[in-house]
Amino acid sequence: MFDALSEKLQATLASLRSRGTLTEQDVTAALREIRLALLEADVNLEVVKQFTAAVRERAVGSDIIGQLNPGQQVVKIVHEELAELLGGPAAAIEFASSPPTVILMVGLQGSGKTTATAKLAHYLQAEHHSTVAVAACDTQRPAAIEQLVTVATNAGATVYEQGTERSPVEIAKWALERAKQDGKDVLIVDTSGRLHVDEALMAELGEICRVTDPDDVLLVLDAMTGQDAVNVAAQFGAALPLTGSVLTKLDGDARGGAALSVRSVTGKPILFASLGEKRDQFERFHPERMAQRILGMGDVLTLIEKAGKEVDERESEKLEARLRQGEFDLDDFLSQLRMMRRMGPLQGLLSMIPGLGTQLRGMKVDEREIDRIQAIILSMTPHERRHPELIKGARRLRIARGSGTSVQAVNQLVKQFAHVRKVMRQVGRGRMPDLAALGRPPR
Ligand SMILES: Nc1nc2c(ncn2[C@@H]2O[C@H](COP(=O)(O)OP(=O)(O)O)[C@@H](O)[C@H]2O)c(=O)[nH]1
Ligand SMILES: [Mg+2]
Repeated sequence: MFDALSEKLQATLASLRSRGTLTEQDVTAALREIRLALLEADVNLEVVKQFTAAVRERAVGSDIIGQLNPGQQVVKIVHEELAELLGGPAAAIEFASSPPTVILMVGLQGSGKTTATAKLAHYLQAEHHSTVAVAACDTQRPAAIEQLVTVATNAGATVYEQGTERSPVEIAKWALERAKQDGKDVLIVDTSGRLHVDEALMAELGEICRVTDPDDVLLVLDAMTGQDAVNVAAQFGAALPLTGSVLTKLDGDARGGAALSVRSVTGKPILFASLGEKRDQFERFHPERMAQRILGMGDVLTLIEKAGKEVDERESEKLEARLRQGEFDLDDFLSQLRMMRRMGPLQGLLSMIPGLGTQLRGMKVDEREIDRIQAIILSMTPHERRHPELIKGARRLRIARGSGTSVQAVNQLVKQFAHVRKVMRQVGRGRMPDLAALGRPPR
């Protein structure tokens, strides 16, 4: 997702950067491209207007024109505004001062409420060590209750259900009492949806709100629905006291418009992103990082967070420190590759590495290629892995023979690695990587 948008924005920004100085016309032309790219990505027209106006205001007329590196400054502005559009600082669940914290999940049918309910239960248990119960308030179909029982039980949550005999409002009230009695930290209420927003649904949800007084009301939105998601968000927002949203199906080939519009339309933050049907394909939404990913800056932080779950905490802290100090070497690279393997969807993970995202776009990641990279690294001495710059001439030939590859392949790996390391150092020091340099071989 975001691929097309990302590609266009990156191309536009790269062309800005290649100029020595910037005129107002340059900025205007770039803004036109950015506007088109956003509209093609299904971002709401009003949101696009606000966004480009904000960028223009900061870029034109301010003192950046004619200064050193003006292109880079525009890139910085676009990045900051994009992060702002996506929600600024990452938001979190509001916990009640006296438990249970009640989280109400609302949204259209098929948006992913039940799936997200179980994932959120899993997340809160794992990350906050909360005891979680879920309430089965989708009484529209018996199958909906069975589905919740299955996924939530698998996720380790307690399910409070009373079949389809009683009304959702009664069940919600009863579940809240039980959660109190059972001393649960969190009660997540799964509700029913409809194909379209309708009054009966809103009345029912409003009533559930009244009897449970939720701490969080999360709108679950299917990112694949494009422009329509904006209308849905506006309608739910008008009828219910939303506190945030959960974007689902971000793994699909959605153009991303919903993600970019929803915060602006509801005025509430996106709390979580769901990237697949599996339980762990669910993460906190980080606007800053998402903006970086869209602009091709990769997402070292998310990668590290993910890696941290696979290896132990200390291991990941060590890795993070090494990244920050720019000490990342080929041994680290190798263990990263191995971790990624274990963590599944290779393409998704690789696209988080700065500079690799665009290079990989449209390419199918070949597991055999990873095997080749591993073979090459394994054929190096430990000293060479720590100092890849030593790999020249005879060493290169030896490694190529040892790994059954070619001198060119070794060469390419060393170059790519040097490039990735350079970008990682920049990110590690909290600086904006040189965007235009991404995807270009190092100087
Ligand atoms: N690919 C993908 N599918 C999802 C995601 N979240 C939910 N689904 C699927 O979408 C369908 C509807 O989800 P469900 O939770 O039942 O929606 P509900 O009607 O809102 O409760 C199910 O087949 C889910 O497996 C996601 O993030 N990615
Ligand atoms: Mg459901």
